[in-house]
Amino acid sequence: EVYNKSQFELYTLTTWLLQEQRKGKIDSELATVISSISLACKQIAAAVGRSGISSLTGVAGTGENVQGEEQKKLDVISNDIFCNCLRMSGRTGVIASEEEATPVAVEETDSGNYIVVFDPLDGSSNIDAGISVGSIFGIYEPSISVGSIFGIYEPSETCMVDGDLDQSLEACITNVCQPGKNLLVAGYCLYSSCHTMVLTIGDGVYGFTLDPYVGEFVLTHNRIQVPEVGKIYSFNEGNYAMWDEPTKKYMDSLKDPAKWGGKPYSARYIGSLVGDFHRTLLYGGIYGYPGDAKNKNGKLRLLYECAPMSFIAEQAGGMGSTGKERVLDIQPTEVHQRVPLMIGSKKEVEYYESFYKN
Ligand code: AHM
Ligand code: MG
Repeated sequence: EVYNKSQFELYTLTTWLLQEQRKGKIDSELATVISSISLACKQIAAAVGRSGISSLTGVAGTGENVQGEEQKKLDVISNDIFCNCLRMSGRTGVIASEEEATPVAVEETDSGNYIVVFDPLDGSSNIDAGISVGSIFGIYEPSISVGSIFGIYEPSETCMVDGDLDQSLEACITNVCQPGKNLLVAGYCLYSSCHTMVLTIGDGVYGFTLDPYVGEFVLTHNRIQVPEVGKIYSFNEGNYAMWDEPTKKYMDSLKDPAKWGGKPYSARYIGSLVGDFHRTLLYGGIYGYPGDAKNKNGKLRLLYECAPMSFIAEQAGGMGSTGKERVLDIQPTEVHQRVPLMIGSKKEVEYYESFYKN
């Protein structure tokens, strides 16, 4: 044989979506939204990869976003890319982004009206050093009828219900503020030494790696399962002095296994949730961003960071918890609400929770 035929059989994200559609797991509208997100991720991967060369590093000069954080050029670009791809899918009704103050309605949708929440470029403080970053997203079905949404997409504009701005904004917020357990789809794309899209449609977790030569995401991780235990913990220990007693005791115990009768751990912390979570998913262990004296609910946002990641963790047999409750059960009251996040291997997250129970 001159070559192995199977070498040229690519099982792409598109093939996978079509197959899931044939199985009745998703409809074509939802598949279209996921495809448009994958296109956004490819564009962001390209922008991130060339950022140093095409002077896309550094701050945008737009001032602070609604989180009070300075926007990087790539934050703004990634948000525009995401918004454009979703708008062009014609299947998205309302979007909520880390980079937008309020949810935004998308110009007349053909059908579908899905709600998409996303953080277009998470961990962007790492970007100028060429360290891993990622995009995180979640898709919901609209919870209430928004009537005629006809807000023309403009990043600062809100959606319109019968020309009434207040009513429209309220409809957008109600649609977006859903508990994570309502998520239909969650995923992220890690931009790193290779670019990996990890996805769940509520039936297991799949990973697709971008083949740069053919420009397609190819199925590389079939039904990912997070190991039940792991020996890596991933916390920003610079915040130790501000943590509460249960969290401090927990951390002390990880570091002094002999005293507590446990096993030795390794510390790994990139400061990029997508990278830290992806490693946790594949190798096992725990990623944690607890609340502290300065930020009662930690740093991470419920809607477009903690809920999608927790959905993925659970679908892979792991857990996502605040330490006291399941993340997917929390009913958001605000779009940019923060919650503590402990996520990863089931036994490791339960171990953290045990310090609150005792
Ligand atoms: P961002 O959305 O502004 O990028 O912030 C989220 C990031 C996460 O990726 C990461 O896990 C966390 O912030 C790191 O925070 P810290 O620098 O406080 O450790
Ligand atoms: Mg973020």
